[in-house]
Amino acid sequence: MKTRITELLGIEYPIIQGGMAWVAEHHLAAAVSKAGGLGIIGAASAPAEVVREEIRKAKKMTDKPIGVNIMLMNPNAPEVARVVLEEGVKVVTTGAGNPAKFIRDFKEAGVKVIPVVASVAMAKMMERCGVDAVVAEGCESGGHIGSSTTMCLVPQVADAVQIPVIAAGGIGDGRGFAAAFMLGAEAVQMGTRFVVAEESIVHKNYKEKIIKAKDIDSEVTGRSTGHPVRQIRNQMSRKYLRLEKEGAGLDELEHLTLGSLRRAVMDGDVVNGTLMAGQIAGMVKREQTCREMIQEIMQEAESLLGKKG
Ligand code: TUI
Repeated sequence: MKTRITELLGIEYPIIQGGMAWVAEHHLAAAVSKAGGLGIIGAASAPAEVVREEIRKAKKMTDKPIGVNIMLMNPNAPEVARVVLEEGVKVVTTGAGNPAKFIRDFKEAGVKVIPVVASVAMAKMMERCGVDAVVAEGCESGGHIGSSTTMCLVPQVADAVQIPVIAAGGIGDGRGFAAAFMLGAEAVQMGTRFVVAEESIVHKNYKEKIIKAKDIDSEVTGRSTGHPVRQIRNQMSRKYLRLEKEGAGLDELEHLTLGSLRRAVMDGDVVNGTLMAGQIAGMVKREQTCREMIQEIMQEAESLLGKKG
């Protein structure tokens, strides 16, 4: 299936893997790219030199394009941006902030820039800054979220900008893919489904929590602090919400969650770890290879969209 995004990125299928903190490392990114999508290394809060190593390891695993996500709340984002330029990465997505100050350097170096946005205003501003596309991410997503749903955000962003739009948030199968295209998207970004990929290094306990999750098993912490984060409900999320309700300060809440995503991803601590996942977790039922996931989604979507049988 050809869209402006497959052409822009030189990929076979318009499926992009989210740049998830701790999860989106070189094995997963390489597997998604090898399967014809766009794999992304999530820089998150990692030191820039760790990101450099991840890029090099991914490049050893595949010649296909691989992107890097720069998380803009990370104070080291400028160093990560420099590493991305030095390593010759061709695609950058950004999240959790405004990437305006980085765009000129990336564009001068021929890097495709695709910010994640959560509003029409941000999408328009990014288009004026000269970005190549935007990811419109609804609040069904896991992790740090905005306030609009995918169903409402994607068509409004698609109407507001000329550049191609990639839909994210609550998309996990061919039906979601087809629906996103009906809303005006030219690609989708998926996170939660890829967390349980065979190639994903995420601890089996975390994968099991996603596979067993039901439709209403996620909740959003941090609405009061301005850092809303969707995750699967557990002891950690309950404690966070209780403290939030009691009026705890930002310092106390940040202390509670310090290292909690790493504990979930690497140690499999599903009690005191933060299990970031989207609402689509209720539909993610098994571990598969990235290739199997992408093939299944494309077959279902093409049939629904009437491209094939
Ligand atoms: O960035 C994400 N999702 C994330 S980042 C992350 S790392 C983290 N770890 C622990 C606690 C908190 C975060 C986990 N998940 N998604 C992309 C995204 N970007 N969603 C929403 C936005 C966004 C929001 C506001 C983008 C731009 C924006 O603009 C505000 C501004 O600065 O004008």
